[in-house]
Amino acid sequence: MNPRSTTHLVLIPSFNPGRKVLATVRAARAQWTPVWVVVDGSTDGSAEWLSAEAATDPGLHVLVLPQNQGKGWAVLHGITQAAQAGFTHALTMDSDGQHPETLIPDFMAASLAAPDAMVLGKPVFGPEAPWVRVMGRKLSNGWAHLETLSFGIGDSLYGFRVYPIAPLIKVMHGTRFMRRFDFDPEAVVRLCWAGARPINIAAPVRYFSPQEGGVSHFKYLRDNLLLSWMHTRLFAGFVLRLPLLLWRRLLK
Ligand SMILES: Nc1nc2c(ncn2[C@@H]2O[C@H](COP(=O)(O)OP(=O)(O)O)[C@@H](O)[C@H]2O)c(=O)[nH]1
Ligand SMILES: [Mg+2]
Repeated sequence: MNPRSTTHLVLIPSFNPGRKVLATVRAARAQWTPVWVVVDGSTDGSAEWLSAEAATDPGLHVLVLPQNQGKGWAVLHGITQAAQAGFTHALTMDSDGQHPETLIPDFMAASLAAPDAMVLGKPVFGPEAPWVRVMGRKLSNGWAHLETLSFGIGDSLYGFRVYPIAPLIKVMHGTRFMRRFDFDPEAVVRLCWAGARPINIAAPVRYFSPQEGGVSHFKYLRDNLLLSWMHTRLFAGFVLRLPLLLWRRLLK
């Protein structure tokens, strides 16, 4: 079994992932200790399955929120408790098997070598990836590059990343947004503004068909509107910070 880290944990926000969740958590546990899951008001039985698993696995910790509040809320809940327990960094990943668990040690090693940085997954898509999601990403990445004056973000949306916990909590306390699917892109842009350097590592993303147990809670209209509103306010934040960002570019 892998040694228990006292600084870096794997944090999995989870909402109704269905039957993929146990395999995902076990695969993460095979790579890292500890793994924490935040069950965010799920109604698919996953709180019970995971709590039973945690009863026999001391490396797994399950936090259960009674009501669904969104991915960003769940991450904030998890990192707040992790900080209280002395952790400094969290690798976030999805609960539905889409992310490459075998890369957890590489991402953690990159973070241990550069604790001030954030380590970002750069998605490598298979042929099964939906075209609209790949295109939507390009758009979001274009905005993120502009909002940070090309500070080096490889991908704005991929949720497989290692965050330094203290700066992320600070950034999240500074805004009432980034609590749902706007969490990943807003976190990366705001952390860049706060001076955290991105390190990008290529990592494959898997898309499963419904027959394979694939589920997505991304709703095209609702969440694209959420992301458009997010980039509108980030653009306003960018304009305000333009002198600072230009100054940084000159010094680079
Ligand atoms: N905590 C929490 N996690 C969520 C919520 N919605 C989605 N997630 C998690 O965020 C990850 C990505 O969500 P998913 O629905 O798979 O979206 P997609 O992969 O972008 O299609 C998965 O691990 C979900 O379980 C939510 O409301 N709360
Ligand atoms: Mg998913």
